[in-house]
Amino acid sequence: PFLQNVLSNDQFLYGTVDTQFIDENQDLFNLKPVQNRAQKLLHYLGHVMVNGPTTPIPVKAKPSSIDPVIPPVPLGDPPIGFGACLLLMDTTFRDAHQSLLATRVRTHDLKNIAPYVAHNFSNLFSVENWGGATFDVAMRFLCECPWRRLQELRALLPNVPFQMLLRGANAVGYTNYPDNAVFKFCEVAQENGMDIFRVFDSLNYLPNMILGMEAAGAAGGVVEAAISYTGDVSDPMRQKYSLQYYLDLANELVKAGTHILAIKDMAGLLKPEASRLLIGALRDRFPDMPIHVHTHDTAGAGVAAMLACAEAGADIVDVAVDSMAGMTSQPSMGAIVACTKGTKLNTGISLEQVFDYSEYWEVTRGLYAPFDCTATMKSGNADVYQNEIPGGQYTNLHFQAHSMGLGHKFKEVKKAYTEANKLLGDLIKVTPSSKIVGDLAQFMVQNSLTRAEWSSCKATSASLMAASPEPFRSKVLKSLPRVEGRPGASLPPMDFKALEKQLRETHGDDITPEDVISAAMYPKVFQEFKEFGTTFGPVDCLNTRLFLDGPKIAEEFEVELERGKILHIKALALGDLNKAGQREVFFELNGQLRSVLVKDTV
Ligand code: 3PY
Ligand code: ZN
Repeated sequence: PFLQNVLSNDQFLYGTVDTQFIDENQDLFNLKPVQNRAQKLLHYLGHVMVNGPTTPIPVKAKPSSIDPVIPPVPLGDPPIGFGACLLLMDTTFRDAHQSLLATRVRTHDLKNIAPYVAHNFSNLFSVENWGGATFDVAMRFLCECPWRRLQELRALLPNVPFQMLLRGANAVGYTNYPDNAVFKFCEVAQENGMDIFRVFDSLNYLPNMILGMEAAGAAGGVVEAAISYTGDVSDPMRQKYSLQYYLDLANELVKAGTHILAIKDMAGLLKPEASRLLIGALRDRFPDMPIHVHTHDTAGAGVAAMLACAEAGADIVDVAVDSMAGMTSQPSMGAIVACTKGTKLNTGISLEQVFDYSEYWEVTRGLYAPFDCTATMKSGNADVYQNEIPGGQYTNLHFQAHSMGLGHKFKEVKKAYTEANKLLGDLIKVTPSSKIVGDLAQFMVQNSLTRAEWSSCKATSASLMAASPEPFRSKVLKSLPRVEGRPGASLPPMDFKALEKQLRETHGDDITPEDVISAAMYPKVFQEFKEFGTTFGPVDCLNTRLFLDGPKIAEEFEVELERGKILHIKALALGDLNKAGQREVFFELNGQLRSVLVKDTV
């Protein structure tokens, strides 16, 4: 064990050993061998080589073998501030990959391009890089810490505001939290570099929105209250979500003190004519309020709609870089930049730089081929105006239908979604209400039920029912427990001190205040994430191809554990299966032979 401790000591591995080595490393005498980061990573790589990826892969495709070229950046500080007429928020770091690549983009690939964004896109209003589904997916599937992503990006991209998506009283979760948890979450997010909090509620339920706005505001963040848009304000037959509905809601949010008013068109339903009506009316009513519009390009009308919004008085619109835009993602940055160039809506962004930025993402996207919706989805579809499925969910449902061998029935799933929505009273559909409509739609397809037949079924989600229309709500809930008012208000406050103590007992003393929030939001996911790290080390240091696919035999590569600490690794061989069902995987690590034993589970 002593020799093993020496061989796996970081200082020994980097060759920085001097006469003080033994004195300074008394833990070498700890004869219970300590597994170090390098050894853990070899364990991870060996595991992937033997058993395949640790993250579920929906599509039978390999990461592309072409490495992205990172465009060069000049030395010195990036420029400060924006000075354009139409401001853009770039969603490439969050919603675009949530919609196209199942939220799988890793911090590694975001960090590579962040300095380029800092130097060339200082005219952006903001970069949306956090929140929504990225928080849990980071831990759940990418085995990396979402907070570290924020910290690292902040350091590399200091000059453009960061924006996140906060699900109102659900923070970045899918459930209700006690109010103090939402406040604490925002406080720590702001301390870690978050600037602008887009706050929404899946049913536009004002008390939940106001709670999120208060939490973001109390943390010192910029509050952007977002009204989730559904229906069609340009269609006189769609009365439930009329122009007046949106104006009234906007009025409440302005009264509640929002700094920015956003329209969150999560399904891409805002047609150009509706954009003119809605944004025109909001602009008239609130002449001094910054207005920000978000959409998805599912039907293909996103650019037209965002241009109409800008002409009607919106200050900021959302785009994704071209190679990460279109279909269920946001409209194309390049298209908006080109279409407004030389007009009064100039974005102040150079098209040439958009091309380089897009090139980086085009090649990087290839690394995520196993998650790319284009494996099965070949185009957007204007049927979204009927089914109103949010962008990310549209992609997910498509995947799910294909993976269950129901690809040819996707049209049916979408039709059932329309039916399920009607059955539930024509809801606003966005996380998490959209999930309930989607689950019901799939249930209806799998069981070949029509809306009328399903109405007689009893089971449905009790949490959604709290906000469903009467008499449907009472009929379904019957004697089930119900919460009146905002659920977080009646939950007992979260005891963060006790949680921290418990986490330290379980995981040791390197628990950070950020870890405590992760555990508060996602107790089980956090637990598994920590356990994974204990076994496999800092896998976020691996490039994406290695992370997903492991190295090829004889492949040599470097892994930077931290600045200046570089491991030189060569994959040497895979051993035969032994009696215990294991294989020995051989590596060269900084010139020394190493091996790990991996259970073959394939
Ligand atoms: C999320 O909640 O993650 C969304 O992107 C909603 O549109
Ligand atoms: Zn969105």
